[in-house]
Amino acid sequence: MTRILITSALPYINGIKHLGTLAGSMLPADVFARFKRAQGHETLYICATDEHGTPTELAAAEAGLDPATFCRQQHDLQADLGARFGLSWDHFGRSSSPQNHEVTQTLARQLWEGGFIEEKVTQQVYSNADGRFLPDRYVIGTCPHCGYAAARGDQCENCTRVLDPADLLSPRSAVSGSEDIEIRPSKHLFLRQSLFAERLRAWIEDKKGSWPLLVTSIALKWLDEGLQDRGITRDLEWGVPVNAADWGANPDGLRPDVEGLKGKVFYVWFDAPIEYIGATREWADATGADWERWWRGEAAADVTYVQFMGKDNVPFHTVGFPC
Ligand code: B3M
Ligand code: ZN
Repeated sequence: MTRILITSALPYINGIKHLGTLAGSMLPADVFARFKRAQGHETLYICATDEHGTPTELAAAEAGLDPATFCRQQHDLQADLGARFGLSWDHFGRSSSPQNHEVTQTLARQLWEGGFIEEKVTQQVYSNADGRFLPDRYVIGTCPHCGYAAARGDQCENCTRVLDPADLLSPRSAVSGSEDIEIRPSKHLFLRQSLFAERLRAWIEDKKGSWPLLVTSIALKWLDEGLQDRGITRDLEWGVPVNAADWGANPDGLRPDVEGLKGKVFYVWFDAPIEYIGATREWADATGADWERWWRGEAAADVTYVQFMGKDNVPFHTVGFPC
């Protein structure tokens, strides 16, 4: 009988979740997990807190705590809420766990050594008023595609296009509102998603009929627009460190610029889906179970994997994570 692996999108650590999060992905996943268990399927339902990224650093600072302490407190709070709502997670993990650090770093090293990661010097937005780089949604400005005036640095909410903070016109800091910002060069790693375009298209086409129609159309729309390589590192302190010193040469014989990558962490959307695997390892470490049996190789051949998420999360799950 098929085994069923279920994940629901990982709630961000900052802020207590409202009912929308519960109703949007956790509750449907929970109902499905209970149904599959009742049918007699061996079922594993995994969720976790999504703990990295700029919003976490800023929320921790606002609470007067260091990110690690802030995340521990918020995680316990969310775990308790989930338990009191009767969610039947087999494990509610943390994307900041040592297990996720390990899986994220291993996958990144393998991507580098396989030639799927590229180094680039990028222009990053630095806020003089805030004394820090302002990644992603902490830069607000005008969308270069549709002209929407309050587009965020990671995505335009109006036309849904994914953006880089440096693309925005008339940028300003979302932290302080200051326009005293400048562009500074910074070395970053890019996932060469474009190399996967054909394989992804074939895979997604094959899912027509088993994935909801909306999901295949969102994914194919991305491919039709031309799959862009994506920056997967950030100038932040809180996150999974890059550790490029451990990496071997890429297929061109190049070694990573260890110095230039010092102090960088992986982008939250790089390590968050990987935490589905990381959290399975947390669960396996705690229970003595075998995590690979759910994820990898022949041992996982009888697993059907079902993901639950909100519509905004679809591109990251149909394109980024599969790459
Ligand atoms: N935390 C976004 C969200 O809560 C993000 C999901 C991660 S799933 C790997 O909408
Ligand atoms: Zn736009």
